Amino acid sequence: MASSITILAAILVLSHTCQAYTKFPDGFTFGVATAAHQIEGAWDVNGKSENVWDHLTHTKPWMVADFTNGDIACDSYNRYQEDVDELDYLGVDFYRFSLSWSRILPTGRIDQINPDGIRYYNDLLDALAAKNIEPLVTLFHWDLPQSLQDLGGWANPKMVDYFRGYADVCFREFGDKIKSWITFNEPYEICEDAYGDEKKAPAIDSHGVGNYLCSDTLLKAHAEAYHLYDETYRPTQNGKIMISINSIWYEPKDPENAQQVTLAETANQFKFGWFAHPIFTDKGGYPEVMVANVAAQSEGEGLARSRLEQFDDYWIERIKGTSDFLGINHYTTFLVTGPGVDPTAKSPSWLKDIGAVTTMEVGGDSASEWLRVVPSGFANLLRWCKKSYNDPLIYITENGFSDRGTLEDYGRISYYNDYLSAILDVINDDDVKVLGYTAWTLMDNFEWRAGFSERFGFYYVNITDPARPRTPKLSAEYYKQLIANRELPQDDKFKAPSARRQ
Ligand code: GBE
Repeated sequence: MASSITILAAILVLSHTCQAYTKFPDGFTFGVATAAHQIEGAWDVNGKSENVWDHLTHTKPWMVADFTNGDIACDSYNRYQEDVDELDYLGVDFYRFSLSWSRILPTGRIDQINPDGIRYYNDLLDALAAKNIEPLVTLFHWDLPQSLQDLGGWANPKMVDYFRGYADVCFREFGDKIKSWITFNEPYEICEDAYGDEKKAPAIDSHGVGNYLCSDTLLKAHAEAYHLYDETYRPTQNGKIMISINSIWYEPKDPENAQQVTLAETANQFKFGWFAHPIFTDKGGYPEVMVANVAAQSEGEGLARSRLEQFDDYWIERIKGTSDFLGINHYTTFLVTGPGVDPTAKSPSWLKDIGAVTTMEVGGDSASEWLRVVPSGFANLLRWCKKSYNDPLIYITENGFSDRGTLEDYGRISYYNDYLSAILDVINDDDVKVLGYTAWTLMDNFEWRAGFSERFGFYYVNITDPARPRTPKLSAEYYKQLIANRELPQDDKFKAPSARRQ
């Protein structure tokens, strides 16, 4: 009896400490990501104009937790060679970075191209090529030229043309060196956090209205950029183009509770499906439950029509299928506890339209209130994407963990280890087609409204020193070893002292 209990206990311990899979498939690629406004600095140098984040942080500095801004950031405009050396040290296959629209087109429109902006990105691309690092380039990572914001930003339907024009310049100028493009980083965050709330610049907070105007414009702009690339540039440049959608993955708090299960699905359709359904399903358009809920809420508010305008047949067809891969940014999982209006919801709002109450009380914590450590949620999200979107080819375009800035960052290593292990599980057990992985981020950088108070980097950046010195954290050694061996490192030195084998 005693011995069978011992064996049982041993099995339980093993199943919790051993990963089922450790080796990545042949051809799986690894990279790291950054974004222009978070690292470049040089905000008004050599022809660059003001973007919405420059504007917000200069006019309302208190909106950033530590009163920092992107004026200098990591100074990558001047120190991009250091960035490339760090990438080379890590041994990454690719580097995901974004282009600054207002550095390339100071008016936002194509009537004036800034030669210095073109030069800067060509220099960076050449430095990457010299080290054999593939670029994966995001056209828009949140830093809209302020001049276009003054015209309404993403709530202005004319933005479809402005974005197409900007994309055209980028494909033409850089397309010989770039084989992988991302149109938008995290459309949900652009539309909901910046137009339906004030969590991001331009902080319009037109809750329940501006967020849906934004998605209408953004999805059309994405589709136009895709078709432009597909028809005009792909024949000679032979690249790929996709969109990166962020998911907070929602799960029922009690998996046995049918109502919670249904509501979690609704929340996932509102969050991920809002942008994925129009592009990645055969049916196209917004998710049915989203259309129905916003219509019902609008009616209850006494409105004559829904706040969420549906696409007509032309646009449904034009938007469908416009992404060569499904780009997923993923950090965390929340739980759905029941029906109703979330206590934090404004009225009207996206959150109220969902009709579910959620909680972040799940998993381990990080330095970011919104970021809970739930690797099993990542596996469930990936399985759900396979099922919901016709078994797409997937790139993880962001995933990462924040702390306050320590060099012995065991929390980050354990996060990466467990989230990468979740990817291996779904590749091997469920045949989910994940082709590559991007860690967020190369170095500590301007974390939007959190400033430098939440740090996600493999390199520590000292922002009180004008030279912005960067120091590799232990996680940099972990990622370097992982990439070199294409296998999850098992060394004790990567485990917190308390978790090491005796
Ligand atoms: C990504 O967004 C971004 O693409 C990247 O630029 C960023 O640095 C990285 O994550 C790390 O955050 O007021 O507490 O609710 C929450 C991930 C803001 C999704 C943060 C917005 C996570 C969505 C602020 N969240 N973000 S609040």
